[in-house]
Amino acid sequence: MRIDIISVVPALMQSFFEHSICKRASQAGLVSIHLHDLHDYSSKKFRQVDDYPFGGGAGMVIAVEPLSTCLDLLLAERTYEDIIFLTPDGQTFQQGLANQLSLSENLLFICGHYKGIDERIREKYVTREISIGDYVLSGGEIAAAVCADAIIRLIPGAIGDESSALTDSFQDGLLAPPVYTRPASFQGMDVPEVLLSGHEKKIEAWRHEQSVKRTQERRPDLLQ
Ligand code: 6GU
Repeated sequence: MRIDIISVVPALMQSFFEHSICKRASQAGLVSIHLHDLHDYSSKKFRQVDDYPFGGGAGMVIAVEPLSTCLDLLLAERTYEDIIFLTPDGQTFQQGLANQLSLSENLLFICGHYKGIDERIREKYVTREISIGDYVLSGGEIAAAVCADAIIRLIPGAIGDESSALTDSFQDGLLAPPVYTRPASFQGMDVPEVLLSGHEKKIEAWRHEQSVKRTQERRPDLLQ
């Protein structure tokens, strides 16, 4: 998978992608991430990328010109399954969408900033708009990193234990069950006996039961 990310502050994401599972996946050749600084596509004297909003009002708007230049260059090289604009008025990002996007060959993220981007870019290029939740961030960079992480870890081989991504919270519509490691007893608190039994069927049943219980208690909305 190839992921291109257009941003006015690519440095915000640089070290993130050089660490974590993203680094692992890159080294394994499963994904390549390409950060593009929008300023590099400006034809203005001081590499300016934003301008005052027509009609007035507070804040700046990312202009059409540098974005369309950057997008046209990328689109001349390859096609993208999706051109995704990160924006608080987008569709809320969920595991199901991460699963779907993890099957992509090429994804392109556009990070918003300031008051947003010129609406005509959204009309002409953007195929999907994503928000990561109902709160406002200063820019789309952290949201792009969140989405990329959730997507990349689903690529087979990206995480050590192949089965591990499948047992994540949300993957089966339920929250994950509690987990324990040694010691079996800590200050009088004992690990549930079934986990020490070696009885695979019973362990699986216990974990499922705990998942359902936890989901009922914490996120009953997921069971609707
Ligand atoms: Cl994608 N961008 C910004 N700026 N704020 C957000 C968001 C995205 N998702 C939630 N809040």
